[in-house]
Amino acid sequence: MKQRATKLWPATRARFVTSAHRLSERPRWKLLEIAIAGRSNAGKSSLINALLGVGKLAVTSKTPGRTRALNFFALNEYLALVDLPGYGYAALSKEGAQSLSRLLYEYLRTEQNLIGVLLVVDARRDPESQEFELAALLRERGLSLILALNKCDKLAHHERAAALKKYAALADDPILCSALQKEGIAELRRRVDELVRSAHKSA
Ligand SMILES: Nc1nc2c(ncn2[C@@H]2O[C@H](COP(=O)(O)OP(=O)(O)OP(=O)(O)O)[C@@H](O)[C@H]2O)c(=O)[nH]1
Ligand SMILES: [Mg+2]
Repeated sequence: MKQRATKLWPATRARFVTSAHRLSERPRWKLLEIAIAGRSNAGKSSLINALLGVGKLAVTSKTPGRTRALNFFALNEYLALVDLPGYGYAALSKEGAQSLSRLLYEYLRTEQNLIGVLLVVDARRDPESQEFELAALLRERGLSLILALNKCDKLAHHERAAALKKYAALADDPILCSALQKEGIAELRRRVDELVRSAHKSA
């Protein structure tokens, strides 16, 4: 695929395409996909809206477990962001939680258009086993990982370095960000651009 000079951000042409409740419902297209993964309530949908910078295409909620399907947003004719359901939402029934994670992992394991994952964590929490599992899965597939330490507006100034340090074991160069206050969004956009450029080169 040819490199396009089109500027991605703000994603003025972004549109919601579809929700897939099962893998067979995912769009069949040629678009490169970057998925947004992370624990329930970490701020994945909020961060998608901040990245796109054009209103509120992704549905957010105070109640964890809001996003229950794979939600596909096309930015233009070559890139899509995929809002994933959160893992670790304890209030779901066991069967519900299992089927969510099955959908999630099946998608992450098999999607051929996927070029990388933006993993969103709450910067106040410690990294968890699911996050290391996700990082291992991506390494196995040779896919990139961008790590966003979200809700950094909730950190005291002296807690920021500690947050960066404790997440260094999970991924290189984690980014402190706040979907709420729009901090770190420019850096996240730059990292997404970089990922898309390197995918074009290897295509
Ligand atoms: N303080 C603060 N709150 C945030 C930030 N980002 C998101 N939130 C809040 O966190 C809550 C969850 O946000 P969502 O974007 O819906 O989280 P999600 O990860 O998509 O959640 P699920 O779809 O349930 O997995 C909402 O009340 C948001 O307003 C942030 O940077 N700072
Ligand atoms: Mg969500």
